[in-house]
Amino acid sequence: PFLLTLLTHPVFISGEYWTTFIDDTPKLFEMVSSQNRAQKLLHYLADLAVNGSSIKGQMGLPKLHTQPTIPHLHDAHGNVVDVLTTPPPAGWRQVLLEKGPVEFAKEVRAFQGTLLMDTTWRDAHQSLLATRVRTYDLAAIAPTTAHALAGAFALECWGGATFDVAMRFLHEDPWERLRTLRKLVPNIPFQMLLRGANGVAYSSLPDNAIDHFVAQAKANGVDIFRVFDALNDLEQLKVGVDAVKKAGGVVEATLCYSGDMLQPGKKYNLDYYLELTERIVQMGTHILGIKDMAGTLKPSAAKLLIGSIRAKFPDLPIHVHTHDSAGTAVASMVAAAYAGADVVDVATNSMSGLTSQPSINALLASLDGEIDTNINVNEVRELDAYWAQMRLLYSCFEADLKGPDPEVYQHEIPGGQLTNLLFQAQQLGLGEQWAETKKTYREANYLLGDLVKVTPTSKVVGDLAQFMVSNKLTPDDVKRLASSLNFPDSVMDFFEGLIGQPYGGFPEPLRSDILRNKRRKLTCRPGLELAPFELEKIKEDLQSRFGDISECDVASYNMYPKVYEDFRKMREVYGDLSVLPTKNFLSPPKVGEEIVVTIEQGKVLIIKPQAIGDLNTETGMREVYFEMNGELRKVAVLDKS
Ligand code: 3PY
Ligand code: ZN
Repeated sequence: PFLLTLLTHPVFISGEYWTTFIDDTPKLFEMVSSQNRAQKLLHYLADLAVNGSSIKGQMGLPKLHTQPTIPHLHDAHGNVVDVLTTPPPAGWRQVLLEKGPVEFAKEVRAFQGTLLMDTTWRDAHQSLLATRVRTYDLAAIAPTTAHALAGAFALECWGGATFDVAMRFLHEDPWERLRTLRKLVPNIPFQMLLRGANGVAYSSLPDNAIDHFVAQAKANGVDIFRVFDALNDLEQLKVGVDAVKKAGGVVEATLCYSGDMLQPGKKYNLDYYLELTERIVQMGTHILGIKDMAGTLKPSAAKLLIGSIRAKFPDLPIHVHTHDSAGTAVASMVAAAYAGADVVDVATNSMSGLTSQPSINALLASLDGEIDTNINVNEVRELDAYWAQMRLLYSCFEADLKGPDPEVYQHEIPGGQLTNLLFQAQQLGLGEQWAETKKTYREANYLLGDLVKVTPTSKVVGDLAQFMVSNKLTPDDVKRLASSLNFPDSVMDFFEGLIGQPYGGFPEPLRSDILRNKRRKLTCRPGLELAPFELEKIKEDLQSRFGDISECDVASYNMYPKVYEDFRKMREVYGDLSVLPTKNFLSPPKVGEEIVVTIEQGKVLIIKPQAIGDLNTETGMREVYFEMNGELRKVAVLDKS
């Protein structure tokens, strides 16, 4: 017969997934005739049915086949709290809104205990699930979170990789995410991660683009800005700090902690961090951030570092961030709390541990009431039932790390990058590849002069390591052959000075050999050389191409021009995909399945896939049949198999 059901379609059975169908098939855009939102969504589902998922790196399909359920919270009397009708308790955001950043910071410092920041909505899924958690799933749990974490210092929910990944892979607007969550969580401050002079990109932008970006972030809901520079280059850091000051946000200027400072002979030792803190305090910050991105801050080092800073700067609020890669994060955060940290970072249990933050309930159990955290231990435990389901829903993005990695003290790979590199090594299918990657990463780091490693310097080290592995080069080979090798762009950029100035300077003669006459040696911060963006002109250009353009769109474009353009093109073809349940966003639809989509308030589509037609050998197209709200609809898509 003419019809072939989805279930028996060869692509569906073979499980072959195709990538970048937008790039591969520009004609797709021209074929879209309907401007109808529902029809556009059907188009996406039809494409998914015929060609499989466009999600890069996807290893399989979600392990959760039902719609995740929202757990109930119970009050002290065992009654269910109706989170949709009961306003959440007032929290630290009310303090901030009433009293402003300076008083807010003072009250945080004066709190008798240690507050918690929950990273589940940003770093936890960036570290464990390749940053793939969608707004759909964050918004669903936001009202419950506003209750369960009402006492938290903040929710980290934005910045870092979430900005790029939202547009690039999830085809959703990071600004819409921020606004949506803000409406649902009025009581807990929102924190974002800002990469200093890079904003949320990988290299410097003109200062006016950073100012513009931060102003939009503040206006759309970010309260606290954790600002760091990957080389602890204070000139670079200051660009972000100044932008936050101008926007009226809470500044959390941050020092990046690298390696185990207690190992003898370390370049980054206690004196280094104390000196850095002094200069950050001089720069002016509401809060000091300490960012241990690789999880190498052992409990003994945490005690010494935080204790020393606390003694020297008694009024300075200290906020400590770590990753559990080595398995010591709970112990380290307990040590930090006892040494005088005002805030430490944790994640919900099912999204904690490994390369993520320590588990919230494990930390609470370890502190066992000796140190107050302002957190309702039962409610956060109940909240986690949601994330246990989410972990299954997003299982296809797991790197599948099985336990702590004690070698982190040697290779010092940041949490998010550790899972990324492991994922890549697994895709190559080589068992030895992983040990080789880690060993070479360490060698690459020393070749580069022992860098502080975090985005974007961690990418420089990772790229050099991969270059060495694939070209079978030892560190001596690299030094010897430096002037004749074609190094990755990121390595060239680093040596040119485009990422900032490393502490202790660039390694020589390697730098000169690698740059030869190809690149100059920059001595000032890169942003000083960049002409300011003409923001009005950019907006007009974007308006002429895409129609409706906001200041947020301009900011997105400034950070990621190509990614933003692709995102807008994708929207033109498929509409707003953030309304699709995640299972249906990721997996090909099945015949007879009922897909319920709320495209706007009060407008619900009930979509039932019916069948896929035979291949039209002349056009290469297939028709896919759906029933939508009781009516039959068909969509023709190109079969790329
Ligand atoms: C980022 O820059 O995305 C980070 O998470 C750094 O740790
Ligand atoms: Zn982190």
